[in-house]
Amino acid sequence: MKIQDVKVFVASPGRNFVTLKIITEEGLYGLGDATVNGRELAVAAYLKDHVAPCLIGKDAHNIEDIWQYLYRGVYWRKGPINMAAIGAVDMALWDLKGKAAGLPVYQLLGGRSRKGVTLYAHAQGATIEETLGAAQVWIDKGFKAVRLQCAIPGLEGTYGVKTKEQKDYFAMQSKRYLPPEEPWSTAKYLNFIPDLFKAARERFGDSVELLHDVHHRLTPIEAARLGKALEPYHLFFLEDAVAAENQESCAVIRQHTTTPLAIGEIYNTIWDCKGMIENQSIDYIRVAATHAGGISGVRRIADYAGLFHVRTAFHGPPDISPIGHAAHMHLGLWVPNFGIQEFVRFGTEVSDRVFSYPMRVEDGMALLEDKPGLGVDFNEDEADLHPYKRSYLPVSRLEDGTLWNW
Ligand code: GCO
Ligand code: MG
Repeated sequence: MKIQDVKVFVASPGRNFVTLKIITEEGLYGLGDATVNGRELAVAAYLKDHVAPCLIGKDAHNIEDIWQYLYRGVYWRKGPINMAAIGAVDMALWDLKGKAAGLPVYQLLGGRSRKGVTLYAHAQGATIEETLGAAQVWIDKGFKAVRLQCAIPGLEGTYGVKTKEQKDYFAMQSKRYLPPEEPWSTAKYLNFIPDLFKAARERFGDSVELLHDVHHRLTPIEAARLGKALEPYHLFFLEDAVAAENQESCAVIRQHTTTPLAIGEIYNTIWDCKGMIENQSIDYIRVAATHAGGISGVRRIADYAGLFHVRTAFHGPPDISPIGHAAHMHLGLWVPNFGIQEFVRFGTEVSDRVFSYPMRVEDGMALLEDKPGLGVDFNEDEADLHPYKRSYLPVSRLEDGTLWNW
């Protein structure tokens, strides 16, 4: 199954997505997602200029050898751009192997361990009432787990909560398409969030799992205070309570609270999370196939995590393409230590014209059609209608102007 051609597409059907297509001499093709939000063109150039020439003529069946070639073989290991490129190649090769075998990827991984992939949805609002109303909508649809994010009184613009203008992603960018800025106050946040979860338990009782994303804003001891304050409301997990670089930070939080901890959406390799997994200082690992070396990279992390009671919660934001989401669905059907899967949506009306995908949601669970490979298709002509638009994630500043973690 020799690789004949490699194509890279950057299209913006609502969000920017980087899509890789690997074509074999037999005329089969595999698709991969290489989207790095806000830095899309860097990974597209890396794939086109540095990776594609090395792939031509290689046997697409040799997934592991190609992974090692692009990891060990480049000398410069790790890094978000390199690992997203490897991730896309790896996904495309698994897609191809599945198509060649006539089997869905989860069958190649070891088969089905469960009937579907349990999802958590996002609920957000300008007030507690509005947030709980948004959660109710998901609960009524049959979802068993919901992430709650609420605007913090006195702060203009809070992570996870969209103002009216932000509903259109590109409208939230300034006119010159530079990063929007949001203020942050740890004190205001810490004084408010326990009230949100108290109200949620009063309204929903124990009938639903509740989650929350701190989005890297706290120090370990502040996170410990929050974890303790939230214990009565028994969260499914508290996500990214601290900035993720220092693997010892979660161990500090752990000494103080039984609130389960999740982290890892910005990690690229097993080396980024090895220490905190071994120390059992986290409960859920949130790596994404798109950003952590594809299905092969994430499978290695998930297997290792399983030895230490750490379960999976792969990152599922709207800035991962339907190809990346499909990779998570196949991994989630197979992985023995499955925890939960983040679900915002698989697509929009516009992106559905570019990507078709083999999933449907029933009672808060994603069910996969048994198509060969990953099961996603990509319409190149439709993609051409939606050219790349520069966009950035916001940045945070403390109220005195100091740059903070967004
Ligand atoms: C999540 C994430 C996202 C990220 C985004 C960055 O938990 O879904 O935190 O909302 O902010 O993916 O590109
Ligand atoms: Mg997150």
